[in-house]
Formats: sequence, structure tokens, C-alpha cells
Amino acid sequence: MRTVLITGASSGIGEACAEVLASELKYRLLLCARRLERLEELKKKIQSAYPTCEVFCFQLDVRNNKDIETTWGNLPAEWRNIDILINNAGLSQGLEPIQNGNIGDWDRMIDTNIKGLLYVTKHTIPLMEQSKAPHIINLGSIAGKDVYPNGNVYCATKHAVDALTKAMRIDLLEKGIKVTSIDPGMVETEFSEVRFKGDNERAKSVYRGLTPLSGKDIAEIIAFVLSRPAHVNINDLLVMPTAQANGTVIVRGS
Ligand code: NDP
Ligand code: 8X3
Repeated sequence: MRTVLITGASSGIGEACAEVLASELKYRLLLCARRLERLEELKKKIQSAYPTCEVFCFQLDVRNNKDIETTWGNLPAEWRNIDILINNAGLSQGLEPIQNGNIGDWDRMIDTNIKGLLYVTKHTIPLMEQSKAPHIINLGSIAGKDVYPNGNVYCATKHAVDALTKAMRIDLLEKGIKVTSIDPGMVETEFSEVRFKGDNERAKSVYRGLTPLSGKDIAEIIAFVLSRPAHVNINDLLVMPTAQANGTVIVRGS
């Protein structure tokens, strides 16, 4: 059994990762997010489908380094050896030209997507020391490879994730920790509802006229990446809906 820690497991890609990995019956799941009740529901769902799957849920805001330190220090003994970290928690806020940008939105994206990922990684690496196959997977994005109109700060945070993934791969090489970046294009999750702050019509319009990726599509790819033999690492994987060529070129039906 390999123990996997998934941040942002209460929704979307993180939730799908928990379900897909549970279905493989070779992972124990440590799940965190701010919405604990959602995690508890997910745990129930997983354990009713896969009764032997061990799941431990806890509330966490990845922006709070002190809380991470305390929570990691208080993890039950049987959850203190981690094999896999999926740095998935992240968000976008707003889609405005930079001159109209909201500084609170910028802070939330930078604090979550960059600083939160760094804090979680820093505190998790020591818990990977005993692992025979340690692996860190960072959720990047097409927004970390391309910049699209009005994407400015969100794109900057995902470019930072891209740089951090490359840096981690160098620094953690001597520890034998594999580091992978998964970079999706459009995935239909709560992402756009969060970006547009509950404007569901605007959120839905993002995916209108095309078939976007699903959280499960990404989770299955992550399960494949994790299943490679010890000597194989997938460094970086860019995955798009067929209707999306890059950050800006998308074809929509009627
Ligand atoms: P969702 O909004 O569905 O899920 C985001 C998850 O992140 C939620 O579980 C949320 O949990 C968690 N989260 C957000 N802020 C925090 C925080 N401060 N502390 C802890 N957890 C937090 O979106 P996705 O599943 O789509 O997004 C997952 C990742 O994938 C993100 O990093 C996103 O940037 C990336 N991505 C998404 C794409 C897409 O098109 N959807 C494409 C490319 C990359 P809670 O609110 O309970 O804390
Ligand atoms: C989220 C996908 O296309 O909005 O990273 O950048 S996109």
C-alpha cells in the first residue's frame, strides 16, 4: 500500500484522484481541503465502494503555514509516512485586464497556488524519507505554458508552478523523489464557478459548445503516471480537450 496525500480533495480533480486511486486498491488516502464536510462525504462514498480503503481526512487551508506545521506535527503515527504528494489545491479569481485587476484576487491566487504549494511541499518532504517510491505531482496548467488574454496573474502563478516543478526535480533528485507536472487545458470542475465567484451562467459558458476534460480524465492520467516502474518518470504532461489547441485557440460547435 502506498500512502498518498491529496490537497484540494473536496472537489474537481482532487476528488476524482481520490476516487480513481481508491478504486485501484493499492493506495491509502490522506485527504485535505478547507471544506471538511465535503471530505467526510467523499470518505463515506469511497469506503462504501471500497470498504478496505483507508482514508484520513483533515481540514486545511494551504495558505496557512503555521497550521500546516501544527497539523503535520499532529498526524497520527500510522499516517506519518507519505509516498505520494499530489499538490492539487489551487484556484483562479477573476478574468480581467491587469489594469483592472483586484489586488485581493491576486493575493489569493499567489498565496494558494504558489505559497501554499511550497508550504505543503516543504513540510511533506521529511515525511517521505521512509518511502521506497516517493513521488510529488504538481497540478500545473496550460496557463503555465501559455498566457491568454486577462489570465495575467493566474497564468503567472502556474508559470511559477512550472518553474518550481523543474527546480524540485533538480533539488530532490538525490533523495530519489520523482517530480511530475500535470498540465491540463479546460477541465470542467468548480474551477470556473470559483473564478467567476458564483456566476454559474458565466462559468457554464466557458465549456459551451465543446467537450471539456473531466476530473476523472486527469485522475486516470495521474494513476498511470504513478504506475510507471521505478526507473521511469514522466516529467511533464500537457493534456488538452480535443477541441482546444493551446491557451487561446478553441473550436466550439453551435
Ligand atoms: P476545483 O475548484 O473543483 O477544486 C479546487 C480544490 O482546491 C478544491 O478542493 C478546494 O477545496 C481546494 N482549495 C482551494 N483553495 C484552497 C486552500 N486555500 N486551501 C486548501 N484547499 C484549497 O478546481 P479544479 O479541480 O479544477 O482545480 C484543481 C487544480 O487543477 C488547481 O490547482 C487548478 O489550478 C488546476 N487546473 C485546473 C484546470 C481546470 O480547467 N479546471 C486546468 C488546469 C489546471 P476547498 O474549497 O474545500 O478548500
Ligand atoms: C485552468 C485552465 O485554460 O483556464 O488552469 O487556464 S485555463
